[in-house]
Amino acid sequence: MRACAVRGSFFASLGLSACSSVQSALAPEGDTARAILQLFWFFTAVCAAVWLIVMVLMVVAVARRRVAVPDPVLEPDPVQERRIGWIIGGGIAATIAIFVVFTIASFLTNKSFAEPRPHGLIVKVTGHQWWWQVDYEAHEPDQTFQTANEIHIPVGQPVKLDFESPDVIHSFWVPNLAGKQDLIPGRYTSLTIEADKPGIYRGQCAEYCGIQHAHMAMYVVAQTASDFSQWRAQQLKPAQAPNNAELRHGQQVFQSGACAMCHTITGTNAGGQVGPDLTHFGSRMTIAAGTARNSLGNLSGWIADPQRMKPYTRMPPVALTGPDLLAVSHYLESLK
Ligand code: HEC
Ligand SMILES: [Cu+2]
Repeated sequence: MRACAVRGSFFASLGLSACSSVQSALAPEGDTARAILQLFWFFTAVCAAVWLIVMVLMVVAVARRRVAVPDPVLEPDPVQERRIGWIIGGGIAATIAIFVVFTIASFLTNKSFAEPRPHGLIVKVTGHQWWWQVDYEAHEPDQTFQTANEIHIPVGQPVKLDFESPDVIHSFWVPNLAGKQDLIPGRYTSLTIEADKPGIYRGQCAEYCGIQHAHMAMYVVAQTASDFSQWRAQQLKPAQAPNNAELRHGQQVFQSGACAMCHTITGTNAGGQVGPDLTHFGSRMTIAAGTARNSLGNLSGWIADPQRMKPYTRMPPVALTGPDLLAVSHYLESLK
């Protein structure tokens, strides 16, 4: 990814660590994020100018202080009174004018991306405490599939995200691509995102939703049209069948244990709906909504004791023997 956005370096020089373009609204990679950044710089510039003018006037006022001032109540100076009136009136008028301009500017920016845009793909995103369910929907049932915490999109195409939340309010925020959108129980909300170029854009739940709110990240993976359709074709397939004794044992452990009551692996008899779909778990980058990188070691650690890696997560520890734990971990990693 891009190392340091030009504007980011300005903040870095101030000692603020906005230098990185990862999960940064200062490094827009899509139209919506760009419009928001423009608005941000406009607001910042106007406010900075106001601040500067006030500071200059204050310094001038202090420097031009007169020692022998006539008492303004006992000896009012009509010329002075009128000047003060103009200055205060002008200040109030300027404040109101700036407010009006700001309101119009933010209204127009909001309107520019709130308008429905033609989109090819619709992805349903459901916020759970504390992970993201991602459903690729289609008219034909055999063209739908489910994944978690990772949304793949083709570049240069508006993609509509339809949001739902069965538990509490969450907020979907991938700052490089767009602004925030709340997911509200009982209400349908949506957001259209678009990425200019291939890349991995990190996002985060932006509305406090419980104790593991900070471990509720997601990644938008923008791909070229051909990479995307390849990924999609792979996700549409049922899970890879185990092809050696250990993987078969791992699948056995998964299906006969508690795992299958909460997780789905299509093509097997695991059909639980409580946790993330694991049909292609091995192809995902992270475990438990960005809490850890997806590696064999982290995965075994997660399955052995999810409450240690992510306290209060809705996945309970399941007692497994060492060989069973290793086998089920190998099996899940094989599900590319
Ligand atoms: C009571 C339901 C439940 C049971 C039983 C359960 N899980 Fe989970 N699992 C969950 C939930 C909920 C999550 C999401 C946790 C989070 O991210 O906070 C999860 C997450 C996971 C993940 C990470 C998925 C991802 O994409 O991030 C893996 C892998 C996993 N479980 C494997 C297992 C295995 C293996 C077993 C059996 C040993 C098991 N689970 C048993 C509910 C369950
Ligand atoms: Cu949250």
